[in-house]
Amino acid sequence: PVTVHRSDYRAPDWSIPDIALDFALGIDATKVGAVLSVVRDIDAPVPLLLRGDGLTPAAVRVDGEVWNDWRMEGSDLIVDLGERVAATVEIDTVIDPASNTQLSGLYASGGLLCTQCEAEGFRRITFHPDRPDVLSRYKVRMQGDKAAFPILLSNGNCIDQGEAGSDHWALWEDPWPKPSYLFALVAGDLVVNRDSFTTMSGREVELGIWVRDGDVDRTGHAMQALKDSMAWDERVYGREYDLDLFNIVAVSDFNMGAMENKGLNIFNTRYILADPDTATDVDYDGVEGVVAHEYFHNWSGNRVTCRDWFQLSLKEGFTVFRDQSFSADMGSPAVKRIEDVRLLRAAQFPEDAGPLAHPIRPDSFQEISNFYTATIYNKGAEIIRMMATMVGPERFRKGTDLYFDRHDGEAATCEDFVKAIEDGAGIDLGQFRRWYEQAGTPRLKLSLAEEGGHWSLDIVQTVPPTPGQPEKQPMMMPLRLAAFATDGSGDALADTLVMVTGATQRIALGTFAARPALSVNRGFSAPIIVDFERGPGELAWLAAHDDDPFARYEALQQLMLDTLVAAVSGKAGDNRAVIDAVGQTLEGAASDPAFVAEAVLLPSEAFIGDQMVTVDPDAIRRERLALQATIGAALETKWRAVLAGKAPPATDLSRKAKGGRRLRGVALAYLAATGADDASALAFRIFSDADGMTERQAALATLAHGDSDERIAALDIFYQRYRDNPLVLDKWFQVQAWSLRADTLDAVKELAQHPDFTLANPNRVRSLYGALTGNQAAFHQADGEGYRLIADLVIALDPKNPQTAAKMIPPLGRWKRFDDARAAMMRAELERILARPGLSRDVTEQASKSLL
Ligand code: BAL
Ligand code: ZN
Repeated sequence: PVTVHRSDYRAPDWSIPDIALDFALGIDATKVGAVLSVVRDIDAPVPLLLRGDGLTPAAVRVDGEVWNDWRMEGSDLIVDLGERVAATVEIDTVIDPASNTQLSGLYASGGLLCTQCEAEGFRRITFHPDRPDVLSRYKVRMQGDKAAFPILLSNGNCIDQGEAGSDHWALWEDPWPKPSYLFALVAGDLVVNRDSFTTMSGREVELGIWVRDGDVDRTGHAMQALKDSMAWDERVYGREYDLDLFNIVAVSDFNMGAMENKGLNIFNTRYILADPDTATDVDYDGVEGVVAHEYFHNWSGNRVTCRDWFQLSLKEGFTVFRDQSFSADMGSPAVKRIEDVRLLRAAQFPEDAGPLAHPIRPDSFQEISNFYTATIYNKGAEIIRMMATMVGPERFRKGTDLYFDRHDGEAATCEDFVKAIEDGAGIDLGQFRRWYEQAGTPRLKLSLAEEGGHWSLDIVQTVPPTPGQPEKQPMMMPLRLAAFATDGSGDALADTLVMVTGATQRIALGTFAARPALSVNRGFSAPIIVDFERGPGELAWLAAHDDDPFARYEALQQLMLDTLVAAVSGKAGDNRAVIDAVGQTLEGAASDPAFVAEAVLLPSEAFIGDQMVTVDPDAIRRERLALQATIGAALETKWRAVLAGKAPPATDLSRKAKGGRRLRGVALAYLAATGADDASALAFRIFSDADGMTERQAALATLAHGDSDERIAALDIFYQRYRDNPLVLDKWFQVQAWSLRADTLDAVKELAQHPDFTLANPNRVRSLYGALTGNQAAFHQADGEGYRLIADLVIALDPKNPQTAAKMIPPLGRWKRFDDARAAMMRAELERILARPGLSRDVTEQASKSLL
């Protein structure tokens, strides 16, 4: 495969101010007529390069004449336009949406026709430069059978429509120039939930959420989230919606979570449909967050788009930061921060520490689909968050205002964003730019020093080597800290923001009679790893007393982590400090159950593994379960007390109700871990009595770990009840693949043969195999069967859906973190994948880089 380099960027030779597309719709054959008005932007004659993927031109015309001066170069079309400086180029193609199993371009999903063009799917619809810096105004006409496609949607506004025998047609126009990746079309049998929003300047916007008949009752939460997002973006960023219509369509077969096409977002049903019977609180939050994310892209992504795909984090990092801030405002900022950091540590830190590590602005790629990563998205968001932290909200807003003003209607770069913040907020981000260049998670090694009662903090910063980047420079980062006198003599150093810039640095903390308790990286002000030796007493004190909730959470997590890592290394000690700290934290359950639920949760097996030189999945599983059982037993009355009350009604989505349910789920898991005689019966009762999916799924997941008759009964009841609801059936697959049972791998193999399992639906693939790779001990089963299973999946899925297949590879690439026997088996599976002929570019890149 060809490697594309960021440094090779050249502005396009031709621009395309206007595009007219004409679709004659059919599931098996859709005819596409494209009319491109092209204008040469350089002085010398140069042919027009139009990208294609799987297309054959049926006809090419230039300025109305049949044209023969064209040739195919690979899958691309080169049209020689001679001396022309402008021309109208018409190209006819025919595509087959039904056979498009890649779900990129125009494809069929259960009788519906829909598109996914980011990043390079438009070239599967028609020949086009298909690069984000070519912006055009689109006019789209589509015609199709009225019965098969009663609804016809595209970007912008519908400006005309009519009938033609058994067909009908619609003409859509999008007044805003946009790159091809934001083009969208949907045709099919859909029903709508309609609403409206009045913008801050008083314009009425019609809102529509389009779903299959029968699903419309499950769109209320998404609609509310959309209206809340529109209002929030006005209030917080001064950004108003810019069309008279905003449509969302939900489809079942979708590679991503959702897509921000201008005026016509297309969503995975998973992030639209929610009602208390079928969606958990986590699902509800997911809907709210993704609806917001896609809406916010209207400015951060659409009005200001990316110059090239190396700049992907320009829109994704910023937009994730915006959706995180929105969700924090809508719920609990502390809990949202905990969730975001947990995700960063689970998904991004391992990426940054492995063979696929890349900076948030990569220097090269083979297949851009492989770069829709936690680094681009979530680390990208952390980089934006650090800028906001360093300058504060008002100056940050000045910076973002300047960014939107300067670059509205343009295809911009990450550097444009940094410069706008620099100029608008008045800060020197010279050194900070290294975050865009250097991969790897910085580590701060901290130690306290004392001289005559004056205490200071010594910092040693390292940024680990990553592929292609053996040497690193120190980063600039905002570090929020505070220092407490644990004897209660007061706050010697209140919340302070210090800038870390050097490889070594000393920070004065103040005068303390004894070693102070240091609260550091409060609110996770920098996306780094902190190495700081603190005893259990200090951590327990911080877990109880720190005035920053995130830091309280961190202290308790660190205490648990230290205990678990010691146990896994055969140095099990006294668990008293952990038990007491969990018990003490539970005292706050009534006032903030959501926070308490997060805080008392044991660190994941994967995160425990991340602390070790060589991950021992079996010992981690054993010791984590043992500690869970110990805490469960020691605090049994407290867990039972949490469970004794009535669950909040499932229809109550208040922060407190959601927190209450979350804590009940955690309490049930602790209780079940003790092996208490009545635990399965209790879980089954909760499962049966549940008035909503949060309680039902939590009870089912707990039962799924065990070996009771209730487990078999609950799984069967759940299946029978929801077998016709794909999103809920995904949960049924998922809880079984997440099970802590020793035979989970066999269960996964069996489930892969289940009549409801299919490789055609990415959600279903993720619900089974994605869940398996998240189940550390099962995936890393000592005989290598988990690795074989994933490699078999990749090999089977790649010819159908390379994007989704490639996403399954990174877990195999973590081989350096495991013992020699496991590492050899993981490598062997990567090599087996690579030996397959005809492998996609997506899988080739991921598998070959994973071996390095
Ligand atoms: N742009 C791809 C989907 C998303 O990040 O919104
Ligand atoms: Zn996005």
